[in-house]
Order: sequence, then structure tokens, then C-alpha cells
Amino acid sequence: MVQEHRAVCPRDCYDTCFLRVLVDEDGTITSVTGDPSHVITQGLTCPRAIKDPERVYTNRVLYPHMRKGPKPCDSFERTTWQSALDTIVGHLSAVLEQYGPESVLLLDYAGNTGLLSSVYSHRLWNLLGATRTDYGLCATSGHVALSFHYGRSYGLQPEDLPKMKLVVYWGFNAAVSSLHMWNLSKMAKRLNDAPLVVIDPRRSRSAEQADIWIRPLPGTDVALAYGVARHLIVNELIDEAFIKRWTVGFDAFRSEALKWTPERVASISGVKEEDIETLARLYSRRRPSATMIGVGFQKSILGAESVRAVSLIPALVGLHRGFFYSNTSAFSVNMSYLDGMDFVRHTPPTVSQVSLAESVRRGEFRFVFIYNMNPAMSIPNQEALRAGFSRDDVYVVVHETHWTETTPFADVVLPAGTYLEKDDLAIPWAHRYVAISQRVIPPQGESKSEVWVMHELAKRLGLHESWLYEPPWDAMRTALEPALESGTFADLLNGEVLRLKCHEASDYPTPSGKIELYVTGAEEKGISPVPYQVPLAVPDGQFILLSSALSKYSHTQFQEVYGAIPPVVQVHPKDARRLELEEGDVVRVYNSVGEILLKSIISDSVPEGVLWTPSLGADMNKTPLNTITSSSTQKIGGASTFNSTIVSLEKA
Ligand SMILES: Nc1nc2c(c(=O)[nH]1)N[C@H]1C(S)=C(S)[C@@H](COP(=O)(O)OP(=O)(O)OC[C@H]3O[C@@H](n4cnc5c(=O)[nH]c(N)nc54)[C@H](O)[C@@H]3O)O[C@H]1N2
Ligand SMILES: Nc1nc2c(c(=O)[nH]1)N[C@H]1C(S)=C(S)[C@@H](COP(=O)(O)OP(=O)(O)OC[C@H]3O[C@@H](n4cnc5c(=O)[nH]c(N)nc54)[C@H](O)[C@@H]3O)O[C@H]1N2
Ligand SMILES: [Mo]
Repeated sequence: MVQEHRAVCPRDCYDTCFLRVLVDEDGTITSVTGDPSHVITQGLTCPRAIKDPERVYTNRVLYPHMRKGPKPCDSFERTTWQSALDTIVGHLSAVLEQYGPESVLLLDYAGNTGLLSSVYSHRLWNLLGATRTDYGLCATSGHVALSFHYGRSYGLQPEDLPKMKLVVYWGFNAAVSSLHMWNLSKMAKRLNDAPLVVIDPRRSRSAEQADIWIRPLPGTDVALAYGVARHLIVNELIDEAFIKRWTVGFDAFRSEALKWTPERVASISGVKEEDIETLARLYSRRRPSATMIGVGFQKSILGAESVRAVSLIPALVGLHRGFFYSNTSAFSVNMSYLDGMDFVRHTPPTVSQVSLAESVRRGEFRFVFIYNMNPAMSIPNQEALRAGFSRDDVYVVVHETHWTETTPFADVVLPAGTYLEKDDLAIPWAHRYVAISQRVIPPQGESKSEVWVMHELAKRLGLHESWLYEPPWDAMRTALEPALESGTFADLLNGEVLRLKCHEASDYPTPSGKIELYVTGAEEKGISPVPYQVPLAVPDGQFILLSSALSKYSHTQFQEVYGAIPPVVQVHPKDARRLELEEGDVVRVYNSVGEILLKSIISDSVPEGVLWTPSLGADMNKTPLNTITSSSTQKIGGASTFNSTIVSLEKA
């Protein structure tokens, strides 16, 4: 008999899809499809979930393994859990004793965002006081930027998209990175004739499908946003009553915005006056609107400034939080209970994920525990990072579902079950629906969960704190129960889909209790009170290199079923002519930190002076893209600046 299970996709993605998983008589997964009854998933399956039935059985780490040669090493020997755990604890204890807990690094990210797999499993490391990272690779700067103006960074609910009269995707390639919100936006178009606007320097898949595509140069969105604000202000298209009641600092904001004449905006951003006017008029006429701010475009030197600037437009036309960025701050799940921070008295040291590589190279961490992450691809400055992982005096443990580019740097590789092999619950980034993701098949090989591994390590370390061993679903209950709106934890355990409580759209926990168009106390916070624009300096003849997500891959995942992420770079035809390049030529893309070799695609999808390549790929010799990307952090919030990478390019 074919059995049907419900799983919830815990991958690091906007959509957190509810999935139907079919298992045949032999216990083999035969299909994974989007749940038609879920308000966001709407029965649509993305190219990744479709391939889960194949990927779950491909390239898996099935047993614990020990390294057999010098790092990086492709030769591993199978071992037992007992021996692997004893060896790991031997090294961990020695490092703790000799160098202290700050020399132990927990290096994890969002491979599986399930609360047990990714949060409860921090308890051991928090108790030890191990060094943690700030998770700055992705979205942190945008969150901080929005909280300056709005108190918290959450915005509109994706389920409201079909009601919108206008949807603007700003630096957000949702047709690829958030298929389900894109689908809901298309519903708005069908139902309300809502124009779909995309603002992107690149003709992305979203730009191709948009009604209106506006094309600023990279890093010039603050100027464009001010241009729109100025048009709204001088033409009296703003909502004065709303501004009076719900905002502070309008006069100061206004005097900054007035400086951004169409000529000045055009000279910086390349966007024509007509386009600024069209966008401003749409904002004033078509309400309510949704301004969808991409996490991707936030990953640049001025990313946080751009997010702030764009987010203020909906306030000018009288909308409470008329933007979306990421809704994690809307919910009140008790994470510090779940990850054990409520129980410990110290604050573990935190280091930047983005600029981590040099400190790893210097050997600042003698024991590195990696899970839910593929850092030997995803972190910038790969040469330094890989050199650090390869040191004899740095002990590296990787707990993984699949063999990855990071596993060759491990002293021990431990097998982990995928999300289809364990019960868990993920809190979405965007929508507010939660349900238990059921274990569909038994853990493959000798795979074990993150919770099990943590408890086994803790026991061997001789730790007795009872909270460390609290049954995980009891901890989950405590953390989650107060966050639920539509039912109880018992209902969840019975398989129901529940809604999370959200803060009100008009709740602004800023110092003034209102939307701060001009940020109170900005000086003490070390920021400009209003968004500011400085152009990215690109030396003559060099390029800005953009990188962004592909639909078939989740970062580095799914290469085992779809093949390698293509090692390609898009070059504008005029730049190609100047460099005498032909389609398919191999080019060196380089800067002071390194070089990679890519195949050129000549295309006016990118503007002159701008290159594009898929994020998180490797070049023709398997050198990661992140060998040459920027490892600078943003001033606000410390996030990555991948899209501010400056390179030269020449025929190889
Ligand atoms: N299929 C798939 N979906 C994913 C992911 C995945 O790996 N695969 N990853 C998930 C994760 S973790 C993330 S963070 C998100 C990322 O998803 P998005 O937020 O959509 O980010 P990107 O894919 O980087 O696309 C950002 C777009 O912004 C444009 N852009 C770059 N610089 C600028 C600029 O200065 N101004 C403007 N206006 N636009 C600019 C780029 O050309 C690009 O088209 O996707 C999530 N969804
Ligand atoms: N150049 C460039 N670099 C980038 C970006 C960019 O745009 N350009 N984007 C950045 C962004 S936004 C992000 S979010 C990061 C993503 O960076 P990473 O999180 O490092 O990327 P993934 O490839 O998704 O790695 C997740 C790993 O977790 C493993 N995994 C999955 N499920 C489980 C599980 O249940 N248990 C365990 N133990 N492991 C599991 C997967 O097999 C995979 O190897 O990359 C960043 N790097
Ligand atoms: Mo991300």
C-alpha cells in the first residue's frame, strides 16, 4: 500500500512549503509534491522538492568515517559511532582544557531550519561557552536596518499578496528564489489587475516576467527610492494624515528627499525620469501595494541602507508595514529557552561568519564542529578558510547528510538524517503556518539526528545539567506554546496545521512608538538618521560581480541530482567587444584575493560594467566562487557584501 505523509520543507528559503510525500510498499519515497491545501504552497512543487526522492538516496554519508590521509582528503575509513564519538570527545576535552571554550567553534547555518535540528541542538555548545557565529552570511543587516525605522523588521503577510493592487519586487528574484510568493503575486495580477514591477540591474527571470522592469545600477537603490519619495512629496501624493498620526521625522526626511531631483537620481542610478514617475504614480494610485524587498540585494556594502530607503516608500503612501523582507521577528517563539541560553550565565563569544576565514587560517579555533552548513563553499575568502581547516592542529568534525565540498576537510564525518528521516518543526521566514514535519522513512544507514549527537557528546563529556537532556519535544512545547494563535501544542502533536501569533502591523516598538522616518538617537547608534547613498567606486575597466540563487539548487545542494552549478559568467556585449571575447570563451575573473576560470555568456541581461554568476558555484577547476568574493561586512548589522565584489576579467 502506498502511504502518504506530510513533511514541511525546512530548507533555508522564503516559502517553507508543506509537502505530500508518497512511500511505496518497499518503504521507498516515490514522490514529493507541494500540498494543494496550503495557502502559500498552493500545490506547486519547486525543482528542489521534486528531486528529493532521488537526492535522499544519492551521495549520502551513511556511516561515521575517519580521515585516512592529510587534509583535504577524499579517503575515509568507516568506523563505529562509539569510536567516532570517543575520539571526538577526546579532542574536544583536550582543547577545552588547554585552550578554553573560546577555541571551540560551532559553525552552523540553515541547512535544516527545524527547531530541533538547528536550535535545540545548540544547548551543548552554549553550555560549554563555545564561540558562535553571527549568521551574517545572509540577512542580518536588513533586519537591523528595518528595526531602526519600524522597531521590528517584520512586514506584510504573504497570504495577503493576492489582495494587492500593486506588487513591487525590489532586488528580489522571486520567480527563482520564492516561487510560491511569486505565484501569489501573479494571483494579484489576475484578480486585481495588479501590475508586477521588478527593480533589478539584471534581466532576471522575474524581470523577464514582470509588467514593468526598472533597471538601476547595482548599489544605487537609495537614490532611486529618494527619487520616488521626492516625486510623491512634490506632487502631493503622500498620505498626510497617516504621516501625521503614525510617523516622526517627516520634515527632516522630506528635506533630504527633496535633494534627489530626477536628474541627480538618473545620473547615479541610470534610471530615467519617466520610470521614477511611473513607479511613484503606481504607488500613489494602487493601494494596497506590496513592496517585496530581496534578501539578495541586501548583500552589498550599502545593502542595509538600500533596505531602509525602500521600506519607507509604503509609509509615505499610508501603509502600515507595506513591505516584506523576512518575518522572523513577527513571531514570539522562545528561542533562548530552546537553545539553552536561558539556563547559562555567560554569553558565548560571537564572531563574524563573513570575515571568519582569516581567524580560522590563524588557528584561533582548535576544534570546529560543523553542521547544517557547507562552509567550504559558502563563506568568502575560501583560500584562507580551507588553509585553516587543513591545519594539523585544527580538529574538524562535520555532521552531514551528504558528502560535500566541506567533508574533505573533516577529521571525522558523521552521518545525519535528512528532514525526511526525522520529526521536527520549522518556523517559516515568511508565512505564519506551522505543522510537524513527519519522519517519512527510517534514518538511512547509521544516520543520527543532531539532538542524538549532542546528547551523546554531552554524556561523554560528563555533563550532568538536566536541562541539557530535557526531552526535545518538552522543550519545543515550552518554546512554542506561547507563540501559537490558533490552537495548542497538543493539536500540533495531533497533526494539525496551526497559525503563529503575529505582532500587529501597526505596532512600532521604536523609541517614539511610531515609524521613524528620521531615526531617533541615530548618532549613538552610529548610523545616518536617514538612508544615505554613496556610489560604489569601481576602477576603470573593472566590474561589479553579482551572484544570485538558481532555481534547481539550494545554495550548494542538489548538485548530485542536477549536476554541477554551471561555471559561467554573463558579460555585456559591449564589454565583450572591448575585451575581444566570444561566447563560450574561458575567462579569468580575478582580484587581489584570487582568481577563478569561468565560461563567458555574452548577454545584455547584465548592464555594462556588471557581471553575473550563479551564487555558491565553483569554477572550471572546482575553485569556489567565494575565493574572490568580498569578505567585508556591512557597517549596519555585519552581513555579507557578496554583491559588492570588484573584479577584473580577461580571456584566459
Ligand atoms: N531556488 C532557490 N531559492 C532560494 C535559495 C536558493 O539557493 N535556491 N536561497 C534562499 C536564500 S538563503 C536566500 S538569501 C534567498 C535569496 O533570494 P533573493 O532575495 O531573490 O536574492 P538573489 O537570488 O540574490 O536575487 C537578488 C536579485 O537582486 C539583484 N540585485 C543585486 N544587486 C542589486 C542592487 O544593487 N539593486 C537591485 N535593485 N537589485 C540588485 C540581483 O541581480 C538578483 O536578481 O533565496 C532563498 N531561496
Ligand atoms: N558568492 C556568494 N556566496 C554566498 C551567497 C551569495 O549570494 N553569493 N549567499 C549566502 C547566503 S544568502 C546563504 S544563506 C549561505 C548558505 O550557505 P550554506 O548554509 O553553507 O549552504 P548550503 O549549501 O545550503 O549548506 C547547507 C548544508 O547543510 C546540509 N544539511 C541539510 N539538511 C541537513 C540536516 O538535516 N542535518 C545536517 N546535519 N545537515 C543538513 C546540506 O547537505 C548542506 O551541505 O551562502 C552564502 N554564500
Ligand atoms: Mo540566504
